[in-house]
Amino acid sequence: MKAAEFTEQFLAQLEARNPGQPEFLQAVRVVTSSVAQYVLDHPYLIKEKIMERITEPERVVMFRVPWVDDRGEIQINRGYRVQMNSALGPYKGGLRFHPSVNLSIMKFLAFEQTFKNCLTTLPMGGGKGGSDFYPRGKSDGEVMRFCQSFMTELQRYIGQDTDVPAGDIGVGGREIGFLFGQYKRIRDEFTGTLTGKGLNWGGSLLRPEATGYGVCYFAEEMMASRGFGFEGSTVTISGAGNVAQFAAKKARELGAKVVSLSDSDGSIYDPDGIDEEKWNYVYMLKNVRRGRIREYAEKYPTATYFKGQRPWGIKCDIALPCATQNEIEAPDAKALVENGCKCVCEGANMPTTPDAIAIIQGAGLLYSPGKASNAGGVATSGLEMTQNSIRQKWTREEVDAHLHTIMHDIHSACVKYGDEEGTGNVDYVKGANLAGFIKVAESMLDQGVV
Ligand code: NDP
Ligand code: 2IT
Repeated sequence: MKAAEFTEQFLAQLEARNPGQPEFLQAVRVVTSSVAQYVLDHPYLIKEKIMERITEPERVVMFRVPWVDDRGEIQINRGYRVQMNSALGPYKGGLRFHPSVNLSIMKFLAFEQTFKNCLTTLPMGGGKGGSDFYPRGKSDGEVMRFCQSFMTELQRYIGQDTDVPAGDIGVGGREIGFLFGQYKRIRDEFTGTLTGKGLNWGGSLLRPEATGYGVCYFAEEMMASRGFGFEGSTVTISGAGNVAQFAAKKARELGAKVVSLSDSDGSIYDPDGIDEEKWNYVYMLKNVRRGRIREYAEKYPTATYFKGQRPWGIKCDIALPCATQNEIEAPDAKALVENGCKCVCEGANMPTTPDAIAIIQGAGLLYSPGKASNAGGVATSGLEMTQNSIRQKWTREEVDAHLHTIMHDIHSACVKYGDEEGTGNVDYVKGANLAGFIKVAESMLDQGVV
């Protein structure tokens, strides 16, 4: 059987079992395409039904989250936790609060997380959770009451050795604080069951920065193989949240000019670059005032706001998608290629559609999937767990050194498994998927049919 045939057969069966889950099927398709030949070359994996097992979550919890808004009205949201795979350690992965959250998105994220966490080399299984709750426009009191209700149910299923949630879209330091407070109150224990905690109460230095910084460290490794880097380059970034902010900061520190940010309403283009003073403005705007990126262009006349548009039409050397899934579609990929972009390094999870990946890779650009390049966030969550367990706190320099080493090692794993011999090219998609898959699969087999 050919690899493509194997992929199609497996996906047909998976789709029949999981109708109406396009994001989950998309994520599985990409991984299956990368590993199909390996599975065919190792028939025991077929006999062991490894593909069927690895794509079936160990457990999915869905629950009602009732809360009362500021007007006294009762609101009902839906909560999720997908405990995908515990072959390598306790389930680990973020919580997403966004109206688009559904079972398909939770499962795709938990599936990706399993391989990402494996790539970090730290002992973490894969999970993801969240709710269709939309924090935008809600008061602090509403967010707190929601988080408390959400945790009142979620606490039954998590624990420092069982499942350790963290942040993702819509869940930052404020939400982790409220979630932790309720967990501690109900369970009467002060443990590292959540990561991304405040620095005063068990959080790790550099966890807020880690995803964005890690993206830049990974991109530097990729670009070094072709003799360029951030120094003197123009960078476009999408998103204006946690990952985008710290990717922008590190890219600038490494000598690049960052010319865009965005949110779900539109993008700003600042040809003069986002310098330190402008970055501080964005940080306050998004994290304290919780405003919109449009306000950047009102504050800085060098910038233009493009309502309803993504930043991929802007000329750049390096593109860092840091907002959400499927935000680079085929026309965006064509625009990036035509404008001379040389490197696309994902900060978000699955931001590039399969058609767009084909265009980007087909044109010979450097391209890395989020599960490799955005793994610095969860890796530093793993370092937070270690510090909590040994009841110590590492310095910023110590955490940064670990982060650097981990991103370097992930890059090496991608090169080892994705090197296209004789071409000088590395297929980072294949490399990341195969490296992650082999270790997770073999660990599952070691542990029997469970
Ligand atoms: P934040 O909530 O801090 O920021 C998300 C940003 O993306 C906001 O600017 C938001 O705009 C924008 N955005 C969200 N949804 C959409 C959408 N449907 N269309 C356009 N823009 C959108 O989240 P993070 O920065 O934490 O996460 C960003 C991405 O990075 C996600 O894919 C996440 O899974 C991934 N990631 C996050 C990690 C972390 O440690 N936080 C680790 C690894 C990956 P708006 O304000 O309008 O909603
Ligand atoms: O997608 C991700 O890797 C995250 N949202 C971070 C997860 C974590 O546990 O730190």
